[in-house]
Amino acid sequence: MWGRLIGGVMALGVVSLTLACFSERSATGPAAGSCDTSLDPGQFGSVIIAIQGFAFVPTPVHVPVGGKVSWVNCEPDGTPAHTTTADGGLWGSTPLEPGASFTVTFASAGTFSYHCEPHPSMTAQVIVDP
Ligand SMILES: [Cu+2]
Repeated sequence: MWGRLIGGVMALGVVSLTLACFSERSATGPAAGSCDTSLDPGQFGSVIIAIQGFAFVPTPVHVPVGGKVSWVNCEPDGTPAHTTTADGGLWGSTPLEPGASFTVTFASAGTFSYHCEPHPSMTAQVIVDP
């Protein structure tokens, strides 16, 4: 599945990366710390949003039309799973356990609000620039 973390660093063909300081990917948010995960770099979006401390960091993010956004659950093991779910239904992830990721490609411009299904207080926005 695109953008999905493959559990286990030893999985074939998967490169282990350290995603440090998400603010380097976006000028709009605070540093989110680091998140050790393993993923396929070719599947990953140009904008990365950390799910951390029951929040989406940073928000909002900007991406051009055709751009990809990836969410990575950076919560500690044992934290309840989160989702990234568009308010308008454009996308919706399955529950993402700590370490899991999800990627969406945005085909049209607009401001897209989203939330976490189990935690409605978790809200954020993706702004797709024309
Ligand atoms: Cu949540």
